[in-house]
This record gives sequence, C-alpha cells and structure tokens, in this order.
Amino acid sequence: MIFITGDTHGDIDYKKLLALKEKNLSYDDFLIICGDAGICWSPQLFQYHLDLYNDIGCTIIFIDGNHENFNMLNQCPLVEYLGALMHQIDKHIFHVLRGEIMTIKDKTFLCIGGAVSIDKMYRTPYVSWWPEEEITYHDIDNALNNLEKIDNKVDFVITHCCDTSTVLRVFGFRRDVCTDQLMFIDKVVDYKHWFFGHYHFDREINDKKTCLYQNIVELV
Ligand SMILES: [Mn+2]
Repeated sequence: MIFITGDTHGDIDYKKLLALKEKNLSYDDFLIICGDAGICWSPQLFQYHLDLYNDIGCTIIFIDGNHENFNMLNQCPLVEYLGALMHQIDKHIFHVLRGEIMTIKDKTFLCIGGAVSIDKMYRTPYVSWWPEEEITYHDIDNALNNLEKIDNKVDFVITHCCDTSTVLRVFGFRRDVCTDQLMFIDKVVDYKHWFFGHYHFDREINDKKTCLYQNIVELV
C-alpha cells in the first residue's frame, strides 16, 4: 500500500498517523509526507522522533518543507533508493531530494520539496529558519532533466507548496519565488494527480490537485 499525507511537524500533527499503525503495515508499505515532517528539526528531539515514526511500521519517505533543519538533513548519507536520490535518515526513513523521480509499485512520483516561510522575519537563521527552504533553478533543472528521460510524464507530483496559479486561485495572494518555480512544472509535466501540503488544510483544488493536511490518502 502507498499512503500520502500532509505536514506532520514531528509530534505536533503525528496523531493522524495512529490510524496507519492499526493497519499492521510492513516495510513494503509506504507513507509519503508532503513536507514539514519535522523528523529532522531539533538534534535533541531526533531520537524521540525516529522512535515515533518507526513505530508506524512502514517505510516513510518525506520531501522537505520550509520547517526543516537542513543541517541535519544534509548530514545524512546520500543513497539511491526507488530510482531517486535520497538522504537516508534511518533504516526505513528517507528524505527525497528536489527534482528526483521515485518509482513505488510501478507508480512514478516527481518530488520537489521546499517553500517560503511567511514568518521567516521572526525566525533565527540556521536555528529555526534555513535559506535552503527556497526552491532554486537548480532544483527545477534537476526535475526537468529527470523528466526528459520519461517523456515528461509521471503518475504523481509531490510538493510542499503549490504553483502560483493555484495559490492565487485559493488565497488570492501568497505568491512567492517557490510557487513561481512550480509554474514551470505545471506547464511541462503530464501528471495524473498533484498532492501538496504547506497550507495546513485539506482541500480538493480541482480534479488534479489536492492540498493535504490531516487527511491520509491511500493511493494503491
Ligand atoms: Mn507546515
């Protein structure tokens, strides 16, 4: 089985995952978190978070959100897993890099983490805010290069924030450098469905885009 959900923020929004614990999952089952997993946030809480997330009993793959400790993420070993470059956080917990395409049970997922923190002026650089949160041209380049090999076609797109046209339709504002970068992706990629997190609500934007927060969607 493959499940996908929105921000979990360490133990703050972890409670929704207890429903998965009851399903007796194996490591052949996958949970994808659309950013702000919060597992790599505080070195002091790292082991506590690993214990919490390992307790679910499936393989966990997250993209980065804007609330991530990029120092901790970047210290983890880089591995190739499911055809994509990932940081291996723990035996069954992975962070997939931006622009990578992973394949799980014959389904392809284009993964692009990152988003702008709207409260970054109140945060401390490299303690509670990291400049690496922003999606760069390099990230989009990596995506476009990987997409080219498969005719720009994937089953799913997984991001933290969404593209500018979506954010303007939903909020009427909150356009930023990251949502602009994702405009390229929306134009170029032939996808069946796009899931994103970040905005802390659950909403079907249209028949191809879903914002996730507390909901857990079962894909396969
Ligand atoms: Mn969040």
